Amino acid sequence: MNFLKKTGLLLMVLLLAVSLTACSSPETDEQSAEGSNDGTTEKTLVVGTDTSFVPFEFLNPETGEYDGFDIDLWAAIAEELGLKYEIKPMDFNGLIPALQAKSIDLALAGMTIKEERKEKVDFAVPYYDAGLLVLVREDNSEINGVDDLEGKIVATKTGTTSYDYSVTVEGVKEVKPFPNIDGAYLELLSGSADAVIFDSPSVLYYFANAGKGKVKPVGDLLEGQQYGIAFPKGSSLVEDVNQVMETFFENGKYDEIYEKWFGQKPKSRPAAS
Ligand code: ASN
Repeated sequence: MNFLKKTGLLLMVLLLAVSLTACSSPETDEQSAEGSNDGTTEKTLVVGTDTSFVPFEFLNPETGEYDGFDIDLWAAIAEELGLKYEIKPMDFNGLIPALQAKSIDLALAGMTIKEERKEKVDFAVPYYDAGLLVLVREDNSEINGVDDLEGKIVATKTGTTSYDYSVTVEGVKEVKPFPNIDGAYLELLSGSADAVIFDSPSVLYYFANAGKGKVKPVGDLLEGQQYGIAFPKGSSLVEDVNQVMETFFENGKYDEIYEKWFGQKPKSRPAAS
């Protein structure tokens, strides 16, 4: 259990476990259109989202609706701006091309703000601080962190910062990308991969829920990252969303949604990138 003490993971796990119980049903995917000033109200915006990135976006089995921190945050922003929208789940890897093709109006997917992505899309202000973690099977005593991955097979999600990171880890035998992170977790459980490298909130949530007793995170938090809502380049929505986010950071709305999903108020607002 030293790894827990070392990284303070236990606390995060508990908080994520609390977030599971916070899972509640959104009233609707659509908000009523009223009084926006940028002409976007007539249109029903298409919000591209990942199929499963718990607890940020996932299909709530109880309601059959998309739910999560990102979903709630966007619902509040859209309400403030009087925007109508519909949720369109898709593979994470398809989100940036869809933004570039303007077939979606924004992407809500715990998307890490990254220089090379900024060349293709515009991000609103950072809204969540995260990092990456290594996950192994519970009975593995050989891999205690990223330095023990020599000759090992790592599973992760296609097109993510974790994939980019995993292929740079020295000595890794193979990186297996999956369109959805659930596929990577199953690959680990079946023994066809030795480790998963992925975003810390997802890893800790899996460890505390579906993977309980079967997997464990090891080592330190890798790579500081920040999530942002992504828009097609030049979208006028970015400015409006940033203004609302400023209001939410100041008036407690951001803290309220954060606490609902992570069981405590954020220690600070994510630093501007
Ligand atoms: N945060 C990661 C990325 O943007 C992974 C994800 O699934 N959102 O690449």
